[in-house]
Order: sequence, then structure tokens, then C-alpha cells
Amino acid sequence: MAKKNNSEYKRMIDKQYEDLMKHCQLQMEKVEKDLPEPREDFQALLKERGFNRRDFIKWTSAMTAALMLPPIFRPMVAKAAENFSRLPIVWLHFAECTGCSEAFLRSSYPNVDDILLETISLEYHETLMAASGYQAEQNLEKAIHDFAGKFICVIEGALPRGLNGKYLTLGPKGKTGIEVAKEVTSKAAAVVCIGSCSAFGNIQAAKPNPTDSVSISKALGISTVNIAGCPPNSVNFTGTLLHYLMFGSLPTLDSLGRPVWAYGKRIHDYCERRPHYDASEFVEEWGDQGAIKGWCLYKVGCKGPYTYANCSKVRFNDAISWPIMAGHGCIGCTEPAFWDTMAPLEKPLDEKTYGGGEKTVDNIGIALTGVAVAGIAAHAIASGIKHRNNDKTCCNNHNDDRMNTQEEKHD
Ligand code: FSX
Ligand code: SF4
Ligand code: F3S
Repeated sequence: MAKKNNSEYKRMIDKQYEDLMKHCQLQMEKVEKDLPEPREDFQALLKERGFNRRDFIKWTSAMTAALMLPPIFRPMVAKAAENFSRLPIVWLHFAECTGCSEAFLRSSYPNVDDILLETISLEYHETLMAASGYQAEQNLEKAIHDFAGKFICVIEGALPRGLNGKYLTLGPKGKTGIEVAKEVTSKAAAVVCIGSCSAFGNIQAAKPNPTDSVSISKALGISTVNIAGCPPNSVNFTGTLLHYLMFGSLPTLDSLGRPVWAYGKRIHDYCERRPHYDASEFVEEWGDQGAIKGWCLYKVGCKGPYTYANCSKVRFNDAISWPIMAGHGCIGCTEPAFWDTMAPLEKPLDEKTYGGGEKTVDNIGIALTGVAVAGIAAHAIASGIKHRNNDKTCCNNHNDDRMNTQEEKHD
């Protein structure tokens, strides 16, 4: 009987993937028909940069797995990558440090994702384009007119609402950031916020927030895809755009607008130092024997238990390293209001406020993190193991305070 149920279940799953594959094939045909010719020959560019076919196949396998798709989708990921430069992008900058663009463009050892980003069809990007003043403004108007309803609006930076938006003005006509953002996003096919500034307000919105800076979503009252992080991982951006090309829709998002495939799990759950946490082996101060042995950084302020992101799995700079591997705790940069709620950054959060003892990590996690749908599941699994011993369920402690975004806390 169980055997029969299993084979029925397998048939059902196979059928779902078959349907998804058909949808993907039709969508890729539509992309090739509706969008401009590729701006770059991706395969030729890869070859020019010293990547061979094997490297590309390796990359497609990793990206397919990261997007939570079965291996049969690898050829479609490859096709989407070849069509990546068809997708028109208008890239806006508001209140931020431009570290997001820098992180994407200044890789010392470019990987396939970096080369993919090089092919991107940037119709407008204030920091990269040669044009300035009236000419730049004309470029923007032309791009949003020519590609109305087809381009992706990518935004870095928060929007200051103080002084009627005049803390941030742009271009020769002195338009406010809010005016420019409204005009461009109203014509875009989708709005993708790069970095925690556009996604949540971030450092500009940290207390006391004198310019009344808020996220794009809050300033304009629109939904955005939030590629959180300060700066975010380029893989999470390229993966989201590849998904859009493959399926004609945005990936599933959590309650904070972050793609679940990239932000569905806690840093703590996949951290290489986790066995040391479980064995109560902690770095007590910088440079001690624990630090030399690579023990857990919780006591020197690691906020990995309250942070949802895939840094430990995809790492940075061609997967060379990531903050915890480099020896510093996670500061929670993918979470709303982390400058305020995760402080002090090099000390654990106050145990008295969140309940002491072994359960502290989970209690704070529930109270402070953006409770992603998949994140809850991950958390429940992680907590369930502990609570079997504690005879309590984590659900008694659920507190969705962090569902209120950073800006709501300041209102
Ligand atoms: Fe913010 Fe990005 Fe941090 Fe900086 O543009 S997410 S301050 S790395 O640059 O927006
Ligand atoms: Fe890793 Fe930080 Fe969790 Fe320790 S507290 S296991 S360093 S994520
Ligand atoms: Fe940010 Fe923590 Fe990853 S600080 S980069 S979310 S490890």
C-alpha cells in the first residue's frame, strides 16, 4: 500500500515538473520573440575570460540547485543565461554608499555570475554611464519609453521623505528621488531592490533617522523584490533574474519580499562553526585559543541565529569565503533595522530582554528575525530538537514583532 502511494506521489511530482518544463520552454520562446537580440554573446565572452564548457556546466548545476530546481532544468538555466542580456534594466541610485554596485562589479576573481552581470543590458545606470546632466535624463526617458512594461527597475538606496523629499535631488531639473522613483517604477515590469537600503531603509533609516528615510516599498506603496544584504550576494540577484527569464514571473517571496530560495534558511543552520555552538565551544575574546581553533562566534556577537540568508552556502567572491569563515560574526545585514536591533554588533544580544539560558538564541530569533515562511519551518526544525529536551514548544513564544519593517518601528 505504502509502495503504491509512493509511486503515485512520484508520478504526481514528475507530472508537475513536466508541466513546469513546458511552461519554461514556452516562456523562453516568448523571451526570444519579444525582447531585443542579446547584447552580448555570453558563450564567447566566457571563452574570452578563460572559462571552458566544463566551468559553465558546473555553474549551471550549482545555479539550478540554488534555485531549488531538479537537474533536468540545467539546460534551461543555461539558455536563460545566454538570453540574460536581452532583459532591459534601468538601475537607479538613491541614499546609499554604492557598495552594492561595487560588490557586483569589482570582483578580483570574476566568476560566471560576474561575467553574466557584465552582459546585462543596462539602459541607465548613474554611476556607470558616460552621460550626465540633460543627456542622462534623456537616456532615462528614452529607456522607460522604449521598454515600457518590459524593463526591470533595479534600485539601490533608500528614499528620504524629510523636507518633502528634498534631502535627495537628482539631475539638472532637481527632481526628488521620490519623483524619479515613482515615474520609473510605474512603467517597469518589476522592481528589484538591491541591498538592504532600498529593501528596508538600512543605515539611512537607523535611529534617529533625521531624513525620514524609508524603503522603496514604504515610500511608494508598492511591492518590491528585496535582494537584502549590505552588500547582497550577486548570486541572489542573478538567480532572481534568471528565474524571471525562465518562468516569466518572480520567485516566491517571504513576508519581507526576499526570494525564499535565497533567504529561506538561517545562517546558523548551515554554519560550519555550528558543531562548536552545539558543543558550547565559544570564542570568548578576539585572538584567544577558541578564535585560533575556529570555534563559534556567538559570544563575540554573531547574529547568525537571527539572520535569514544563504551566505554560508553560496559564500562570496567565487565561493572563496564569507564573514564567519573570515573570523567575524554575522552582523545580520539581511534583516530589517539590523543597525538598531542587532547592536551591539560585537556582543550577544541582551539575554534578560529575550529570556536567558539555552533557549535564548531561539527566543531572540523568533522575536527579531523577519519570519520567512520557509524560515519558520527551518526554525521549527532547529527548535524542535532543543524543545524535545525542554518539554516546551517554540510556538508558545512566537512573537512576530519583526514582521513590522524597520520604517514602521520609526513611525
Ligand atoms: Fe546600502 Fe548599497 Fe549597504 Fe552600501 O547601494 S546595502 S549601504 S553596501 O551600497 O545600498
Ligand atoms: Fe555560526 Fe554564528 Fe551560529 Fe556560531 S552563532 S554557529 S558562528 S552562525
Ligand atoms: Fe550579512 Fe551575515 Fe551574510 S553579515 S553577508 S548576512 S553572514
